[in-house]
Amino acid sequence: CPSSPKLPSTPSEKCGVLNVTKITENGKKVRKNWTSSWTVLQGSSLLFAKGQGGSTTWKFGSTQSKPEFTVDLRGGSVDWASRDKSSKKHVIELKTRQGTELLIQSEIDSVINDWFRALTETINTHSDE
Ligand code: I3S
Repeated sequence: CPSSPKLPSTPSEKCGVLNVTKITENGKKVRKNWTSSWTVLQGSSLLFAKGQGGSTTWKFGSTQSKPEFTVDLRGGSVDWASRDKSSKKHVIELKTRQGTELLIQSEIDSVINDWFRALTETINTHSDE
């Protein structure tokens, strides 16, 4: 993560600010509610903490809030969201085995592409568990 720039980042350790909304929870459709979240990929879990909508929350270290929401990526799937899921650009659709669907978005091309790669690798790495 950003606090240790000297360490090579591994596929299972990634963080950043993303726009996130749930669209389905336990198989039931829920209303979209896009929020800017500090997002951490840790092992096979993806953690979200509601941020104050920018980079200032994490830059200064220890004041990170507790994860507000965690998803287990094992047995899940990740794909680019189709046009009918969102009018936004660069949207990833993440489905968990538990029947939760999330949309994850960033305005920044390279950022969302890195997340797509990291999430795909994580799901593939942990697919046998
Ligand atoms: O899939 P939808 O219903 O077009 O999603 C939009 C709505 O959630 C909207 O909020 P309201 O519930 O107040 O209508 C959001 O502001 C939009 O961002 C959602 O669409 P996008 O295409 O941005 O995901």
